[in-house]
Amino acid sequence: MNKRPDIDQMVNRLFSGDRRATARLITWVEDGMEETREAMRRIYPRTGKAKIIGITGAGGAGKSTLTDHLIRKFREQDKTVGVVLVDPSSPFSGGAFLGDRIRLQNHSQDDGVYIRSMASRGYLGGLSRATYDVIRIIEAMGAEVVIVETLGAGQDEIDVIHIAHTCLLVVTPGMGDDIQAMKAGIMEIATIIVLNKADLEGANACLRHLNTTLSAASFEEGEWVPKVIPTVSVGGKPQDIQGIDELISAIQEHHAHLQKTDAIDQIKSERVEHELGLIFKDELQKLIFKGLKGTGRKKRYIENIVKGKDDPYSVVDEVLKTYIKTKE
Ligand SMILES: Nc1nc2c(ncn2[C@@H]2O[C@H](COP(=O)(O)OP(=O)(O)OP(=O)(O)O)[C@@H](O)[C@H]2O)c(=O)[nH]1
Ligand SMILES: [Mg+2]
Repeated sequence: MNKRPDIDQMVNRLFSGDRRATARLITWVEDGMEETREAMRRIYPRTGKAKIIGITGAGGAGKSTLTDHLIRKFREQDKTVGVVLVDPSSPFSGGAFLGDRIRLQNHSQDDGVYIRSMASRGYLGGLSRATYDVIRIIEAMGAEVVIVETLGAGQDEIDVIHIAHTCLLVVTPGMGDDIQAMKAGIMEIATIIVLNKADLEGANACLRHLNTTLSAASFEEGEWVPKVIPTVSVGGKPQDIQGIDELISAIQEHHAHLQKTDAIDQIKSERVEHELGLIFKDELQKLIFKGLKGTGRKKRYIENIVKGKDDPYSVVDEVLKTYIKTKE
């Protein structure tokens, strides 16, 4: 049976804002379904306008609590919001996000909010490639702002956060040594450093420390200088909550900065280059393994490497030569 009508129907339903079609399409991406490619081709022209906000930081720093506030603020501005919860450390989706789901359930009745979690489970081409597609699907469904929450621990997460236009790094008081260690990384990743749990002891010292670190860094003229925003995102009374308006203003300021300069075009070009790299890597690998299939060569190569008769670099060189005509 021709699968095409299925794709058409699914994509049209997505464009009309259908949540079930959205969920199905995301599952296609997660499962590496053959149909994904054609679906993404159609979805692509409907994307590229949403604001993508990444939010990263150590476990328990308050990312989801802050995300909850951000969703509320964007909803007050009548913006539709998508949220992607990425947990690269967890092989299971669902259970691992229970805490996040609970924190974000305030919005479960709101048609203007769509929340999806993704766990790492051996995506074809890795988590960041899948995340690009998932964000696009959510955008094509109608989201004007997409928030991507990810645990900040390793390279995969940093890759994921690189997809965003605006990156929030959430730190907490008492993280002094960690901050010291990530000093260099901080400047590269963060657009805004959110010092959450500013109600806890040590917040002032931490704030001073962050500001000193930042003022010691040099930035080129016209370049965005990361801001530090202290926040308190939980509390018994509404007035206990602090810094959320300032955070939203900083996000908007960054957005304006991106629009004013050509930074947004630069970010977009970098993202496309990164994504192309990921896709090429996968597709070439698939192509090569497919070509070797049934020839017995793959097995032979592996055996030879294991036995020490050959090495991976020479094998790759040899195989590549049969596919790509390189200029000698
Ligand atoms: N004291 C204090 N606690 C906070 C604040 N913000 C969040 N918390 C608490 O910190 C805990 C973790 O918050 P989450 O929002 O789940 O943190 P997270 O970064 O999303 O955590 P993971 O998704 O597990 O990495 C919760 O118990 C929150 O209630 C704050 O400003 N002050
Ligand atoms: Mg969370």
